[in-house]
Amino acid sequence: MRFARKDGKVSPNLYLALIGLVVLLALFGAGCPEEEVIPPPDNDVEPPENDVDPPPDEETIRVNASPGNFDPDEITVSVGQTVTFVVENLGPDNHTFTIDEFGVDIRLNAGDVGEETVTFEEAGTYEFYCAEPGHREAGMYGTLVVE
Ligand SMILES: [Cu+2]
Repeated sequence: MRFARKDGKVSPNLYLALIGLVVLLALFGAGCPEEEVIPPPDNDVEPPENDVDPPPDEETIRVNASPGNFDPDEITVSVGQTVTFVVENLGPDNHTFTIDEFGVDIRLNAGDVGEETVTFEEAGTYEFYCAEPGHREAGMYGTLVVE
């Protein structure tokens, strides 16, 4: 191996560079051979996020409407909770699922399923009911507790 300038002589600067390289190799290569970098084991890799479940403050509540009855007729939610009511009219009449204080008014023909989402910011006890004439009086109401 020859390192030559155009005049045929080896450059002194190249010699210095090679000597420096050899010294560095001696220090790092021969000095501590046991300190090779070993990749850490894979057992502290975090499991993948499970983003299938909805956040815990969101909930779907199913309600069945039938003549003279809501099922369930007592619903409890938490302050700050966002709830999607899914209401099914089991027929044969038209019904509504209405909560005046929260502007909920789901109107359902026989057999329909409707839904509405509400976030409950105020604690209290409220009534949900069917707004069809005479249905509330016939028992189509229930209690919503926000606590
Ligand atoms: Cu009704």
